[in-house]
Amino acid sequence: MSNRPSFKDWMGQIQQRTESALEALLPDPGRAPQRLHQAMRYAVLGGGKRVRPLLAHAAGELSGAPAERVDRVSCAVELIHAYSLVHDDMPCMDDDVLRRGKPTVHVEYDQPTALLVGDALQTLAFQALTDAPAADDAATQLKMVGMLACASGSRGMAGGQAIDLASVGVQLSREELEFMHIHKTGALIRASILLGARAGRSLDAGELQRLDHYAKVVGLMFQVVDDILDAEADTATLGKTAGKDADNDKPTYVSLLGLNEARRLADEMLADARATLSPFGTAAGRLESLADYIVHRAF
Ligand code: GRG
Repeated sequence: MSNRPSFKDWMGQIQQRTESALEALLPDPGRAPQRLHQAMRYAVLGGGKRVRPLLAHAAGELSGAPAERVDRVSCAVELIHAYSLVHDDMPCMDDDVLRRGKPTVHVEYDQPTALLVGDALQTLAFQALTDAPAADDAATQLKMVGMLACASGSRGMAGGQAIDLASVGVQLSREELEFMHIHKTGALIRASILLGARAGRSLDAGELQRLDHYAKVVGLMFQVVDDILDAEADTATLGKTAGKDADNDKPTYVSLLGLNEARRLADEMLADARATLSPFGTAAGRLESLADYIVHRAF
């Protein structure tokens, strides 16, 4: 009989160890500048599904990485994610007052603090990769820093956000929408998976190509599902037109394809992700379950 934890238990364990690892990395809130340090902890701790850390650990399992070596990777991607949410919520961007069921950072603190929280979380992410307790060789660390920088910058997440901001009220084609999301949401999700795998044995070229295909599909699928969830929440609670972003009329997969077609697309992507993993066998079990979780949390 296997003593491998169920997917649900495994998720809980990874979420818990991520919380502890983040807690240990974040600056002491009692040390100056206290308000900034407190606000950083407010932004990061005690919330979120931790999807990116889960993907990093699942990819680490695939490559046989010890969980302690995946921790700093999973913290790094989660810190970048947290920074992006803090900045995205600010009045100059999406202007949101609630995040993870509590006031956003600029509401709880103030705008300059929110700006600095994002800045400081971003740099802490890179520090996490280089201050590794179970130190990798310098070449691996450098490669990881480069991968995370590329996924977060103007050719990754920040670039996708710029396209998103410029597309309010604009009719995008499916290719343009896909391009935006591959960058805005997909790049960091992809990096979480590839960095997690890098914490273990080197994958051969074929394995790496398959994992990268999975990572790209899941990155985009996450956004399709997010659009579906938003549309369902809008129609259920506000009676708004399905698919129009509740706040600023941004294009979404639902506004472009309709709800049923967007659901069909998510299912198709899930099938693609599963098929891509199948040659890995049981080593990819957690990655497969996570793809499933990402789609089925929606409907
Ligand atoms: C400000 C440079 C910069 C970038 C912001 C990712 C992003 C770019 C903004 C987030 C906007 C948003 C709500 C996008 C939809 C998809 C998404 C990333 C949702 C939030 O991620 P989850 O569901 O959140 O993983 P939790 O709270 O679970 O961590």
